[in-house]
Amino acid sequence: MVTAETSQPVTDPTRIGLTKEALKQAFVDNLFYIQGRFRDVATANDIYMAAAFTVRDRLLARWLKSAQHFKESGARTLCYLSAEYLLGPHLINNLINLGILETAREAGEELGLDLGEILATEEEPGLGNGGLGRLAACFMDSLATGQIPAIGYGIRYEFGIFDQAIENGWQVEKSDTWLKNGNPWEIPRPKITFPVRYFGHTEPYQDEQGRLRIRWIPGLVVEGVAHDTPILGYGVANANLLRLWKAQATESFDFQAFSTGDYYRAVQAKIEAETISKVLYPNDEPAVGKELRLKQQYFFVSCSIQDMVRLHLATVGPLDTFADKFVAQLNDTHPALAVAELMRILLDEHGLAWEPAWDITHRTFAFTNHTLLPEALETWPIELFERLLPRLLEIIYEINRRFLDEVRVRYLADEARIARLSLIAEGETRRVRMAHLAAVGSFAINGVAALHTDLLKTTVMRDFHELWPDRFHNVTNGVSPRRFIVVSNRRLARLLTSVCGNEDWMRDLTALRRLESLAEDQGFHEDWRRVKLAAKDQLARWLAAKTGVRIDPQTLFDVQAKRIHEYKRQHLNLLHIVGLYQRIKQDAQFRPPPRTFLFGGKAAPSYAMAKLIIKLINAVAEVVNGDPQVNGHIRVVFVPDFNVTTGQLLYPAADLSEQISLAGKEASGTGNMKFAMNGALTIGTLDGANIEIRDAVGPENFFLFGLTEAEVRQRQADGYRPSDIYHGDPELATIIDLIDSGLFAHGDKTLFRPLTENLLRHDPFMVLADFRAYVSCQTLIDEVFQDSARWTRMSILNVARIGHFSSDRAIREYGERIWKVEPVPIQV
Ligand code: F58
Repeated sequence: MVTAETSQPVTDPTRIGLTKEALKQAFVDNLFYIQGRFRDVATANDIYMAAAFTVRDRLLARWLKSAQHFKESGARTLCYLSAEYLLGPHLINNLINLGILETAREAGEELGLDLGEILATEEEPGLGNGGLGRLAACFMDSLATGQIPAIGYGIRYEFGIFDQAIENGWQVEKSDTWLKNGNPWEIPRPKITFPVRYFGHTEPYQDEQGRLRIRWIPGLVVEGVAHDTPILGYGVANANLLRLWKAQATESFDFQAFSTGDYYRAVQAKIEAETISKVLYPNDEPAVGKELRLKQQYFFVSCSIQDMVRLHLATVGPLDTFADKFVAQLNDTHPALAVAELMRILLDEHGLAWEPAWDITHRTFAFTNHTLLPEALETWPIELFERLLPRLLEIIYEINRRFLDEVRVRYLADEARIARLSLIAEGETRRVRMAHLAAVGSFAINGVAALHTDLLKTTVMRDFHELWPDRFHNVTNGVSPRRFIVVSNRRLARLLTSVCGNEDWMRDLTALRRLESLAEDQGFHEDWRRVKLAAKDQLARWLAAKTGVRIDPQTLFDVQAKRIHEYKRQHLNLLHIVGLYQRIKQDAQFRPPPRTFLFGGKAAPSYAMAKLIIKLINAVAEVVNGDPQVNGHIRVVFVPDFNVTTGQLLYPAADLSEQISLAGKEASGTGNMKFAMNGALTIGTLDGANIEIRDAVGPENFFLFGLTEAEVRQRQADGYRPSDIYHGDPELATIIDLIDSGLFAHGDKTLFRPLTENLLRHDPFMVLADFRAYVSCQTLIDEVFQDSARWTRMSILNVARIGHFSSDRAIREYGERIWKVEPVPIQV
């Protein structure tokens, strides 16, 4: 019989104990009772699963307690709405957050198991494209660590970001089958499902009280099923919920079709429904007008808002207090439909009048913008919107009508301004502007670095800033020191702990300031260099095993790892490499310190220029690495399949971090922070968070080059002509001519023409304008690198002063300035 006591498994040591013996017993039990295996026939995956379940049990007790306590405390809950979460492997992170990494290693040893091998078995959940998705994952980590009650809502993509293979130098996309061996971290909740409507039409009716209401008669209803993953904080018992929605058909079969013998049509509905959460769109800028993408956005937003309303009704009650209990952050415009969806639920399902519904909605949402690139601002054709989400469009029209009335009065019918502010862009095809929907529906709007926020206010959101200056905030991004130091760089973590005397720096990264006093200490320099060299050695060994490419850990590791995009300017880096290659061959006196150039990053599958850049990197690598004359001087490597796991190897191994986007284009960047946290020095432009990183670490510890954002604008206004630069710089001309000569293409002179021609004719990201400054800065780097005491000192100071760029600080700022949420500590 189940009694109140026996229903409390949270006291069973095999399930919750953190001792070595408890872990061993739990592992053995799980291998047998969950995986159904004897040890001698267990596969690597069985062993990983048993280990993961062992750790998950320990999370569950904390998670359920957190949920219960949050409910009782009545605290405000933050809901993070994000179409992407780029989580990285769970097991290692959870071991660290539970404080049992070493105990688990010993337990494994006693069972004859190597923890490293177990960890390497995990397939990382790659449910994001790049910075935006990874930011969401860092924020989930910091929310739990900061003890803020939070739910992360998103989509449980069956296929995450593609795996990248390199074949003949080209990127080839392979589907990411992360779920094929099962996912031990998630708990499916078949009873937590919500219907999501699409298509059909709306009709008015009178309710029992005689009020006019609207009914949406859908053409398709799909169901979202919750899949929950606990997210544990570091060193605390708080565990938050990451709830991802999987799409399924409301009925497995269309029985009518089935009974008439049309088996295929019967199954079709099921397939169509499941397609919605099938695959992550692999673009790092929005693809225009894809129906499935809009379906995905509405799918997860509708499930999430329905869930929030359900939770509120079940725990608190009246909807007028909804915004006191929930605050929802829109991670870019992908979840912006939430504004219209909450209105729909309040109006159509709960019978509220417009004004109180709008008051609740508007107090609920806050919006983060992550891009300034005008072509990246999301809009949807009205025609598609009307067909797919007829009721939402009506609501958006009404929001717009009321909003524009306000604008009209405020600016005395300034028609041009009204057109600019409208949620609907007029033109050949009318479109819904998602950023405007998010801005109008939110009480706060923020950018992700100081420069980015300033530019938001003066460019893409200028009219909104003039209208509501107080709604704008800056919250500079941050990254998780657990993921990007403790997990990624064990040796550095140990050294930092020994300097600080304890592990407190792991949750207060500003504690690393203590390192400053050791910046001149020769003995400490040696320790510091040993840590860096070991990380370089580890990367070298991994790379050799994985790709057969050999690199020398004694050389300067110069790393550019991020999505491949013209604005990030991987090709500027390449121009420098080709220049070096050419000089080393032609000038026997020219012998800069040996360097290994490492690139990592995926290109959107439909982005031809980015794919050509990957091809060029590999083509240059092939020629340079195969040329005995330059061997020992420079080497070029494209590290395939850059993701969180490979990032964890690259960040610790880098001496130099390339952050070389054109000023004004990179909203913040977060790789810049991950590298600097691991003691790499940055070569960078005055773009995104680089500016603040440079201020923090000291300009003398940062290699700055390039045009400022104001200079970029000026040059473009003056009529930028890249060919003038080509003609005025013989070294640059030689480099571009070499690329055009077929040297890197087995004689094919046309292969890289689209790239070189684009540089000479348009050069939208001003690669040529910044080339000379970049090369001079690289020459300075060669000089400084040879002074190893100076370099080491700079590296130490970068780490000592990087504390501000922890996601814990970013979350604290959101919590205090925007969300108004308080920590709710949980006792184990
Ligand atoms: C990135 N955006 C910014 N978008 O480019 C970067 O500067 C910033 O540091 C980071 O966000 C976090 O704020 C980004 O990663 C995407 O990947 C989207 C994926 C979905 C389609 C639109 C772009």
